[in-house]
Amino acid sequence: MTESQLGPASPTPAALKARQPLRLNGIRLDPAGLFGTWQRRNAEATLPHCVGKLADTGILANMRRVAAGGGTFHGLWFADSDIYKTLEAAAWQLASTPDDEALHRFLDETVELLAAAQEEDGYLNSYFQTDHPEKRFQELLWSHELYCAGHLIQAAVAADRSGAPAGTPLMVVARRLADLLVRRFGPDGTDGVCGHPEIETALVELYRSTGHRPYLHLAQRMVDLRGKGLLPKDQLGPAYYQDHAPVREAEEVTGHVVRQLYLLAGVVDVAVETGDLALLGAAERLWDSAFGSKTYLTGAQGSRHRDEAFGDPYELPPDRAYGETCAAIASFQWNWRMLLATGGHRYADEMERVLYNAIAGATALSGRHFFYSNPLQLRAGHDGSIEDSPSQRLSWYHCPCCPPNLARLFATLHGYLATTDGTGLQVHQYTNTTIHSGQYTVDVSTAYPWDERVTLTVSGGAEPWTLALRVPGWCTDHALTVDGTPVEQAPVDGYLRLTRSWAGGATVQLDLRMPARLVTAHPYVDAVRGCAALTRGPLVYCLEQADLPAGLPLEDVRLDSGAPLRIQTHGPDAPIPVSLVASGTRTRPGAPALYRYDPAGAGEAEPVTLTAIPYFLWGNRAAGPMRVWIPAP
Ligand code: FUB
Ligand code: ZN
Repeated sequence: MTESQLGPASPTPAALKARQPLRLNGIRLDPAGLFGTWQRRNAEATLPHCVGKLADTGILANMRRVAAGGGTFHGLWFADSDIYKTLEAAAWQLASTPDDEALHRFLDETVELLAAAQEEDGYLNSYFQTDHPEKRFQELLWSHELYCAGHLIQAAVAADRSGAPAGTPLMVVARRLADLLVRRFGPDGTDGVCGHPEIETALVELYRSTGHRPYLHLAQRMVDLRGKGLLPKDQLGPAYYQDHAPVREAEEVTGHVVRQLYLLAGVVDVAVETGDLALLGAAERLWDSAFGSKTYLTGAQGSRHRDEAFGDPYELPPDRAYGETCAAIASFQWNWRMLLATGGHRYADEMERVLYNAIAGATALSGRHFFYSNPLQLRAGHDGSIEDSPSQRLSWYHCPCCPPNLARLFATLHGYLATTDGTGLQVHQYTNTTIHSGQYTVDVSTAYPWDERVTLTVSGGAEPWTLALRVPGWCTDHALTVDGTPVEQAPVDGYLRLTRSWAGGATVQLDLRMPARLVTAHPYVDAVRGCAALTRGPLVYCLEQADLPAGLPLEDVRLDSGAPLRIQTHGPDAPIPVSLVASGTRTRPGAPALYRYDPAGAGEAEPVTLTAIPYFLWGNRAAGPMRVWIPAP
């Protein structure tokens, strides 16, 4: 392990920032906690699975053909990006498990392959090199050349920061390509932006790792050139590519969700490294649009399968939710950057929401099956044969962008828990972990999110410093003690703050009251009017067919919103550690007509006990209907 080990999106010392990320080697997740379980599963199952798939599905073979001098490309033209995301995940993982020989081998061999495939001038893209060398950089609207380059650069930054030996040669490959981009698209080249943003955030990260300012300037240039109509017009319209308005003027998040959110991650990176407060303000405005009216309760985004896109404000149908996994990950990445830039608790709140629900739900318990889209309802009779809305998680996809994206996120999960600033340490997410940063040591012990108690053993530093603890937005009641003495404090800007000398050590206990709750949506969300959802703490719950009595279709269930909810604890090692029990009725619709002209009578109804499970665990038993929003008349 190296000394540095900065994590993803680590701003330079000169950057505008309210919070500073911790070094990855200062934090360790305890496998006893939920985050630790997820990270271990990622290392043991998801990442090796992705590595295997790159070979089995012919993705790596494309690069081999280039290195060997030619041939025909197979698969999706931007599949190089899956190699790069897997490389990035492997690089981050090696920071935690530096003795993993198989991962080193994968990294070493792949980097050697990339170096062999790269052209003299730095160009690298196996599709264009084999099938269409004449179209190089000619069709930026859909070529994904800069998108792929961005993922390569992020892999190199990860390998560099994690100290993997392959980091040096990978950085050489990435910089040769980045230098080509600077020559081609920089101030002395042609104006151009990519149809799929991603290169912007990658170039800023490369600048952060190398100190080479032309990378930052190119990212800035590409952000500024967006919305100037450089991309050709097609039937999807410029808003799909976020090319309809300059970022600084855009009022609403639009179009393809992953494109929009990767762009916004890059926008924040550029803003903080160039000290551009107006640009950061634009990102904050677009955040209001995204999280004010275009985000599902699970944190998923994208309500249109067609175009994989944001819908209109409040257009959030649960059954047709697209909610791509990559979009959820992009939201997490964007919110992390906003949190660092501003310190605003709402960004940490959204990171929590999307992580525990949309992101966590994308991976099966096995770690080897994944959702691409993450709906909030699966109907009886659903046609799951289409890849972008299957009934169960699949082991891979024709467009496998999501699984390696999950792998790179979970490999760095420990990097997103806490930050520092001039006053001390801020803990944003609660899980079993040990945090060492400079003078601070905080040992966190908790069964969160199953249990409301978080115990922090704090020490370090003779001088007083402030430990800030986030009180999540969903939490309206908390209790805090230090060494058993109650501390009466209301959160200020979302955080409780304890300032003292911790030299002698102290035990802080934070209880975040977690009653089971019914949530309703804004009245404009027509798709779920008259419905309620069950939540507890950060977790959204859902009903699954598997928990209903035989012969009772999920569609016939109504929730009794006046009856109390019960929390049922099965133990941390149970497949479903905590379920919620609600009262409902079973309606007996018989065989009603699709539409009726007379008012419906009360009909027959019979009480039924409903057991809800955490949304992120759905689809791990027999395939069948599921719903988050339950009719609650
Ligand atoms: O176009 C590259 C990736 O494929 C996008 O980010 C995903 O939405 C999928 O379409
Ligand atoms: Zn994806």
